[in-house]
Amino acid sequence: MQNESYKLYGADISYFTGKVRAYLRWKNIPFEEIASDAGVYKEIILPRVGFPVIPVVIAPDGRCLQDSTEIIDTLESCHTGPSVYPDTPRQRLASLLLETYGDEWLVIPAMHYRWHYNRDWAIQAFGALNAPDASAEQQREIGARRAGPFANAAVLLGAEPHMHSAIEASYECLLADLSRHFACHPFLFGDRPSIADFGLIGPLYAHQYRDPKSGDHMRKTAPLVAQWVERMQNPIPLSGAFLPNDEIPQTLLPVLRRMFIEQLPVLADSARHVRQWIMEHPDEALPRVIGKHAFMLEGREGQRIIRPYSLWMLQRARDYYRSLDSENKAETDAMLRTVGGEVFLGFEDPPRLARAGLSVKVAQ
Ligand SMILES: N[C@@H](CCC(=O)N[C@@H](CS)C(=O)NCC(=O)O)C(=O)O
Repeated sequence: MQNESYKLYGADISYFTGKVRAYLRWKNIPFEEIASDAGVYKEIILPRVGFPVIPVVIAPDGRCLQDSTEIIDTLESCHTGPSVYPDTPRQRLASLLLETYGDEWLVIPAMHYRWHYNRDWAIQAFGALNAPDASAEQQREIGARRAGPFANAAVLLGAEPHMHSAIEASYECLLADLSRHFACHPFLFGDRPSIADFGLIGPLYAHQYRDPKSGDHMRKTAPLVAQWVERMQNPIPLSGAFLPNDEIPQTLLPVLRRMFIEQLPVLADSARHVRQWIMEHPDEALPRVIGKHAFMLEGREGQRIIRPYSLWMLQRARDYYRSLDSENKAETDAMLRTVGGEVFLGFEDPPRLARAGLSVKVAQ
């Protein structure tokens, strides 16, 4: 007999599990969440996915879905009811861009605050997830081993010591901008959460709300953002509408502007590196990381790894933009220009990319 409920293999401490969980709740899709301890990785995730990752969703028909974006897109295509994708051009493009911002850029403050302010707590939590029945001491040992790559990732993604103050300044401004927005609107585009809200909830739930020191800081300095996190956790399923007339709220413009200032130049330079890498390695698969490049944040220069996967996320927004007719393009262009979106307008795309495991490959 078929089990009617989806299974979400994830964790409370996981960025992308928070994104998928919030989506499943809003979409009113019945699911059971299973904490991914060592046994789950060994018996479910590795045999079905081939590499260790969460979240993973197993559908009632046995289909295995991995990658939060593909999970949401697959479920959107087979569950009727209101969509998390606005269907008007400016809102749709802005929501795809902000999903990329949440998924691929806000990972910098998320990892920085977790590993530089909540480290001991996070190590214990990694251990407790992996070996729920072990002693606290064993959990700390296991946690320290399991958390190693994630803790290193904070620095690789750009959180070197001399960048900490810039990361914090940028995050504080984002919280202030979002606070002004949530004083006027319950979600980013009105009364209904969009794919952009689900993108932002990744970093802003597990790391910035739930990690103890980060959560205290958010509740104290940005209570309206904390309340949005709570709305995203306990939504009224399938409720609400996006703003009429394809309106982009004025209060969302600073958030888009921040994305264009901080992330777009990095994506443009990543595209340049990917094109170059493919030219120099014509017969090789793109690795998950292709070296490092410089980036700027709040006037400071740092170094970070170049991840081709981020360009696959941007490609979704680029595809949508290219699909627009000239009238709609003119409308979106005007919106983009008011928030410094020139880099997006003149973006030089890499070759077409397809997802491949935790990275991407050149599409055939
Ligand atoms: N882009 C993927 C990434 C999934 C992901 O990075 N998951 C983290 C935990 S939140 C993980 O398991 N990472 C393993 C790794 O990076 O090797 C998604 O949207 O689901």
